[in-house]
Amino acid sequence: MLEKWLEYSEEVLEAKKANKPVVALESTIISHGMPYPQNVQTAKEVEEIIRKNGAVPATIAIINGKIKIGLSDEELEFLAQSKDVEKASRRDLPYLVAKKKNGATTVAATMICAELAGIEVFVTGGIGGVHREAETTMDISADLQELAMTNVAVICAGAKSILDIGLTLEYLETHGVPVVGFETDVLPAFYTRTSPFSVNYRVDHAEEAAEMIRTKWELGLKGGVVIANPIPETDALEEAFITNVIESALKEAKENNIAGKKVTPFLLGKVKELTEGRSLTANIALVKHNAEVGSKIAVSLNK
Ligand code: PSU
Ligand code: MN
Repeated sequence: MLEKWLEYSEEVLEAKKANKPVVALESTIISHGMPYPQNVQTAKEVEEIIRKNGAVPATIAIINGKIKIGLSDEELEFLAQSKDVEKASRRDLPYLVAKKKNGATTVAATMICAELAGIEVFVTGGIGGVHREAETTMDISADLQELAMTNVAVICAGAKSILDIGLTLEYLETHGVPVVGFETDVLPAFYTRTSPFSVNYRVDHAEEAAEMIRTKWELGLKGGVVIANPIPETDALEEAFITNVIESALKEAKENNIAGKKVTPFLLGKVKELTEGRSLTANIALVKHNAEVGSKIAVSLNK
């Protein structure tokens, strides 16, 4: 049944046959999260880091209606350059697949596709969450609901303060999603290593993370686990600087009545503009760091 929709790259197919660890990667970050050509360069470098750490990368996207598990260089290049790629979350998948369109998968959609493909670990930059003023806008990312129900572990650098991090944690708590700090007691906030919030639990080794992920699923507890891995010290931005930038970006989004799926890409774009690219450098560094940690967790889970 699924064969009709899924299409694996040669590399991922081989890995599955040989029972090797596979790490999923999203494509919204390529099409809507970073500019060209840094987006495609980063995508390739991240894949390489995963290979070096003993796992096989599977970047996920919808291309001509096929759910692609693992992409060729040409496909990565296409996603990086084309203006004809929709941001695809859970609600967008049926239309894009049925209509044979192109979609760059968000955290939510990548989790869905990873689970369909039997992949347990997914590396990204940051997850979506409860937006500030969600009490009136009701803007809550579908990523959170996906974490509540889909069995994939997500390695990220925490949540950006474009979101209401406190409410995001409350939502995850309600839905039983553990938020685990990797070598940290404090929840990182993407560009910074800290935030005013604690993680639920701390692990210091990939094996520890893998053990708790496996235990969750063996207990029959559905849903994901968030592994929050702080940005490397040398790449972190100063807190006061990034807070100012984010405040301006939020103000501009409000003035321009940005809503729905456009909110996150708009804010990310503004932050990049206002930091004159420093946010992009930070973003690239943290994704690479997550790839390293995520592949170690995948290797450990595979044992
Ligand atoms: N946060 C980032 N970079 C990103 C995203 C979020 O720091 O690229 C992307 C991810 O694909 C995430 C999506 O799943 O934005 C969330 O969008 P929304 O808030 O519309 O659910
Ligand atoms: Mn939203």
